[in-house]
Amino acid sequence: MSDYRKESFLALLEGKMTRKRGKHLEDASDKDLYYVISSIVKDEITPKWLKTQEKYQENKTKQVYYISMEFLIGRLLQSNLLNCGMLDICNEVLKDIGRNPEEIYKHEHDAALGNGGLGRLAACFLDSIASLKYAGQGSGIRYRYGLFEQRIIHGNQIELPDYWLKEEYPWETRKADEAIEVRFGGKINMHKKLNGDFEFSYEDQDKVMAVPYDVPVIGYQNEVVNTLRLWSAEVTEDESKLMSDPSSQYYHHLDHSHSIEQISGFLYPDDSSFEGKELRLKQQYFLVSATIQGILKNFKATHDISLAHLSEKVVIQINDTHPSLAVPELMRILMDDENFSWDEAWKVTASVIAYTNHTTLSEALEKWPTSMIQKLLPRIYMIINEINERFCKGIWFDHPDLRDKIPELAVIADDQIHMARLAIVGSFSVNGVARLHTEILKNKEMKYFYKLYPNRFNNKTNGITHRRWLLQVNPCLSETITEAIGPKWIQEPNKLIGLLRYSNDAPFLEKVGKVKKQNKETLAKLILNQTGIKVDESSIFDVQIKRLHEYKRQLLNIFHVIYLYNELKENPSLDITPRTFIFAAKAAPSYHLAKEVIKLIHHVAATVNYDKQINSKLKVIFLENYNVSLAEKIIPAADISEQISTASKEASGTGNMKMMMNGALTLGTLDGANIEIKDLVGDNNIFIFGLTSDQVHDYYQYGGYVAKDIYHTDDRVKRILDQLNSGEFGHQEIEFKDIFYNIMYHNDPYFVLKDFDPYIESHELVERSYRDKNTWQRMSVTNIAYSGKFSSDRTIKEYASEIWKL
Ligand code: GLG
Repeated sequence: MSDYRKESFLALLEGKMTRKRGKHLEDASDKDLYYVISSIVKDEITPKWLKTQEKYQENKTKQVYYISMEFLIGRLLQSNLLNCGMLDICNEVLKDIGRNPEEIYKHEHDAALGNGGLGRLAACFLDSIASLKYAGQGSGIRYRYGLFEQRIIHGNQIELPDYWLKEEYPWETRKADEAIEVRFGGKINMHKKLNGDFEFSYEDQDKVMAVPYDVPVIGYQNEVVNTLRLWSAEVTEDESKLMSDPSSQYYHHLDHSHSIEQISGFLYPDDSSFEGKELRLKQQYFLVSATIQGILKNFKATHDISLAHLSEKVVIQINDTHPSLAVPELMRILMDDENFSWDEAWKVTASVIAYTNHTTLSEALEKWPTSMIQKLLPRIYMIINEINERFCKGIWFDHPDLRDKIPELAVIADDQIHMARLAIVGSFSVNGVARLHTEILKNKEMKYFYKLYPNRFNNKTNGITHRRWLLQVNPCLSETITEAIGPKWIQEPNKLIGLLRYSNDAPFLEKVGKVKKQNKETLAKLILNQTGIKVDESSIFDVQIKRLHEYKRQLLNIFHVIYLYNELKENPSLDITPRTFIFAAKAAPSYHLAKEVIKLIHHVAATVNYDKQINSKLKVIFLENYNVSLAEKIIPAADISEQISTASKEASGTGNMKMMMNGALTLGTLDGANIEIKDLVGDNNIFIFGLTSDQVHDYYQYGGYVAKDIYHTDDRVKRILDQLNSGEFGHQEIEFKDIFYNIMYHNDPYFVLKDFDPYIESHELVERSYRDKNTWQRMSVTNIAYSGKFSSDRTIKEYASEIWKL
């Protein structure tokens, strides 16, 4: 590092510290430093931000708008420093003045505006779009409360509000002058025009201001700064005037303004499940209407061509069906405000919107009661109705072979609006997020739509930004990689494949092993701090971190732990490699069974961790409040990445990619992107077990699986289930009857018992492989080498060339 750059950074730091915080550097707290460094970064990038946007305007660049109800961005200071090329300098200067960078970065509150994979994917995509110099903007909601903070008390999950905006958020800029009015409810008037067409006007609507807060999205050392625009709901100016008028009914307005602000009040905490709450519908329309109006306004200001050419300059990607009201909203504006005919408006709409599906779980599919949409969004309802009528008529006349499938295809059926169907009908592209997932969409879940629109369906296997998930979170591994193959992999992650040449190079393997050991030591310290439990750093770190859901089968994992524990109790001198099982997971607040599993993990941990007889060999750790920042600590230290969903249920998974990239070996089912990982690394570098997606499908379809049979024939299984039922874990006070019943009397809907035996066998193979350090390191390096494919840069290039045509 040049001394000059360091000196000037230090000077900046000193100057800003006195001006902004009124302190000398030596008196500054970690928090002071956090704010001051953030402001240095913002100063550095602001001119680039303006320039990037001006360039898009001048060059009339085509833009992609990524609309998502979730952006799980986590902390930004470190990754922003990295992307603008200041991270090393900043770290060195801080160390020079005797400060610990980690302690400073910790002062940023995680922006948890998302639940899990879907929201984190959106954040990775923005990073890649900017780093690859594409013109793109994220559009989401500025929730005042992010995903709840999780506390565990006696094994029970307690949810606390996540008021992340308590203190100033340094990355956002409020753009009050770009606020947009969004309208709900009211009365619709129809007038017949001279030419016979109808004209619509609205009366008595409730008005809400959508005020944008812009967050910069910094490309990796490339001068590009894009925008993530987060909308906040506020009362309109008229309304606030009324409130300050002494003759008005102040309390009435106060109440009203509260209900408006509620729209961007909090993030719904459900991952992969749908709850038809009116407030959620309001949030969706609020986001969509503000975004689309903003897009059209910007289009008109930039281009001198008619809106009929919108698709030449704009493409809108909707992240799952949550923003699919974009279809009728764009129709509404084009027809009612811009005087387009239905056909003209439809042509534009269906060539601008593209839809990504993230799940086939039926409980996740959004279906809004027609009455709710009719009341809240009367004009939108009329448009959806007409979309549906025209669509059904089209099938009737043009696809007689599919006439009897109309009830399965109709956008409105059983008094419900099927949002996935609306999204498919109103878009030009429908993509799944991993190969298997897309095949399931095409051949099973959406097969009749696929028949109707074979060219609309395509696959875009997910990815993760290697800048955050390798370069930033695992600097020592990154350095080791660069020492071996040079730094080009940072720009072109596919170059990681060069590591294959080193997969038999003993000194290199040793170095990689050493880095993993250090990362495990660091995590062990965190575990000790958070839980008071000391784990064996040389044990296998076996990690399952993700939302808690039955289909993800944390239950199968803890059953394996119980099995090992039982074995050790029977034979304490059993020669097994010590293991540390690490869990972190939030459950949706109303998801009872998921919370029971969290409780079970804690009670098993309480038994196993303090049992002197087996003490040194097993540890079970549950780290509370899983979020992006915690993931960043755990992932570099993982040996085993547990990806054990019931086959066909996990659309892709992205934690699997993050851990692979950090040298963990996957223990998983043939589900989601695991399959693509396996295809790359080969059977010898991954541990695959269990039912295939087709087998699972056939059992659901034709029956033939009886969970009780396994209970009665497999002693290991019987013992575990009886232990749950008898209160053995939980001091006889707590029994896990609901879990027991779900398996025994609801026939184990996620095949935990069915996959138990192959899972145990797979774990035995893991254990044998781990004993041979050399083989293990070779496998690990092979995984890192092939992980380049899972950089979101690859994914975004595919979206850009095949869907967005940027
Ligand atoms: C979904 C799916 C995941 C997927 C993610 C991103 O369940 O399998 O990896 O989207 O596409 N709810 C999710 O997180």
